[in-house]
Amino acid sequence: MDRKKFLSTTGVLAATSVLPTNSLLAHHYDNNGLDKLTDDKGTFIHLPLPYNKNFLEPYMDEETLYLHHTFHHGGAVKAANKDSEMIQKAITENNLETVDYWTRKLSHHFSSHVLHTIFWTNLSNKKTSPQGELLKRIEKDFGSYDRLKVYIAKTAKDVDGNGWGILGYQPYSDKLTVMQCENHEKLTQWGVIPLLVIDVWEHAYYLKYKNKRTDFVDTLFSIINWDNVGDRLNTALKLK
Ligand code: MN3
Repeated sequence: MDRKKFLSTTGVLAATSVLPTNSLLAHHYDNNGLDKLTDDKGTFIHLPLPYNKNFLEPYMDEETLYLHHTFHHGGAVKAANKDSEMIQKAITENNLETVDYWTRKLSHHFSSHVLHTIFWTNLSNKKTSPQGELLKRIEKDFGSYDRLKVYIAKTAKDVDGNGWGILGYQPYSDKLTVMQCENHEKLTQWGVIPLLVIDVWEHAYYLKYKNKRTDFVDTLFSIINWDNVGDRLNTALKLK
């Protein structure tokens, strides 16, 4: 077997240069298509990035991606585990003095874990555009892909402080919806399943884009993996 064939069959190539396909992202999902956020015991886990840290260059620089994934996402995972332990301890010991604090923290850290996990898989170095059911739904709910783009970009750019622009599927109304999330957990609609998330916390862009958040958001549209967004919609529709 030559080296290239060996690398591709063992998946090593995936970690170097080849665009991750859905099958290569497979270990990021469990059997029903949900993101893998915990181990079998329910402890939150921090998976490696689904690609090399220079994969999104030059749109997203290697250093930002490394720091962002390792410390911001990784830190949230660690903190979410601690929050859960403290809540369990408070319940077990019937000492509820500070349980509201840990409950609030868990909401923040767990939401960060969810959104960051989705964010990494939402990105690619290949130009894609919405297809199939996703495109149909975008046209039905927003008029056109271009209108959605303008809407979600504006929503993400205008977040007060740190937060996210989010495209989600709302099963109650059977519609796609755009939300502007502050921090990781505020301004949600109950029930919405996030499909595309745009991180506009300063840690997501400041090294390269400085104070130009709008440039970062506009650039991000070059590396959105719409195939992944489409897969996420198909998974979400099964819940309807
Ligand atoms: Mn972030």
